[in-house]
Parts: sequence; C-alpha cells; structure tokens
Amino acid sequence: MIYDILVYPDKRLRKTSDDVKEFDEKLHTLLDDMYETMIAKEGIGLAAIQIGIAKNILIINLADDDEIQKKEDLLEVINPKITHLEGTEVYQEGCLSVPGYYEDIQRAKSITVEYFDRFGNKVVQNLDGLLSIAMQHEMDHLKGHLFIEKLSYLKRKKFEKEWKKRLKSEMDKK
Ligand code: Y12
Ligand code: CO
Repeated sequence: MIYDILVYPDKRLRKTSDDVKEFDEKLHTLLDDMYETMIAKEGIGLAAIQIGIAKNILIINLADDDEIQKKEDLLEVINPKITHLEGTEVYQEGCLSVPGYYEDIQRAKSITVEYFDRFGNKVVQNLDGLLSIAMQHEMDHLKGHLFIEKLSYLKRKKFEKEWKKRLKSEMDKK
C-alpha cells in the first residue's frame, strides 16, 4: 500500500514518536508499506511520522556506486538511539515532506547508532558519509523536527515566504 506523505506545515509532522513494543506481522506490513511508499515517491529515506504514524520507525535506502537503489541495501531501523557523535559535515539535504526544497545543513560527520531490526534483534552500527546524514535527518523526524529548523534566520524567512507563495498558487490552481 502506498501512503500519502504529510507535507510541511502539517502539524502532525511535529509529533514525537513512541517506541515500538511488538515486533509482529503488523510491524512487518508497515515496514513493507513504508518501503513501497518511499520508492513510489522517489525518496531515499522515510520516517513513519511522514505517513502519519507516530512510531519510532525509519527506513533508508541509498543508491550504490552505480546509482542503483537495491532493496538488499535497505536499512529498517526501529527505536534508534545515537550513542556517539563525532565531527561535523555539511550536506545538501532534501525531504519528501518539504518537496522541491534543498539546502546545506550541518550535522555530525560520523555517529554510532543502536536500533532494532524488524525481528527485534539489536543492531549497533558506526555510520559516516551519506548514511550518517540520512540517519540523523530521519531520527529528527521521530522527534518532530524537520531539516528546515536548522536554517539560519534569514534563510528560514526566505523559505517561509517562498513556501507560502507556492502553497497559495497550488490552492489557486484547484
Ligand atoms: C541526505 C539528506 C536527506 C536525506 C533524507 C531523505 N530525503 C529524501 O528521501 C528526499 C527525497 C526527495 C524526493 C523528491 O522527489 C523527486 O526527486 C522526484 C523531491 O522533489 C520533489 O518532490 C519535487 C524532494 C526530496 C537523506 C540523505
Ligand atoms: Co525528511
């Protein structure tokens, strides 16, 4: 099933998500639906709150060196916690909930993250590069935060002005 993605400024995106307690068939169906939705919308990462489900679940599927997004590289991440952050890196980010807007964002360069897979097995990973950035971006969603909150005051003001204009023109077209 392909879900609709919540788009800024939808208030539901600001909800804090709750931990998953049951690693059951219902969770597996949700993970499968999240993957189907992310691929259909041409994303590389998706948090459950972006489809209106306030659970600590996210998926990431980066393309490989040949720019192919292989399902075997899919990360299914449940109840993640960052235990270590190191360095800083700037990367131009985008988000399915803020479609068409991209901006340079500073985050930690490398992280250690602990989470559970779909079967409830604990995973500990050291991440750097794009995976580290994507994990931090998606984990922000679980706390109700969007990457645009990291913009400077002036960039945020410009963004809000352009976004309002865009939403108005979309409404006028209807
Ligand atoms: C680095 C930085 C941020 C992330 C988070 C995951 N972000 C995405 O998956 C963004 C996807 C996205 C897709 C879009 O659609 C198309 O390109 C067709 C898009 O543009 C529009 O919707 C117009 C914007 C964002 C991971 C790694
Ligand atoms: Co996002």
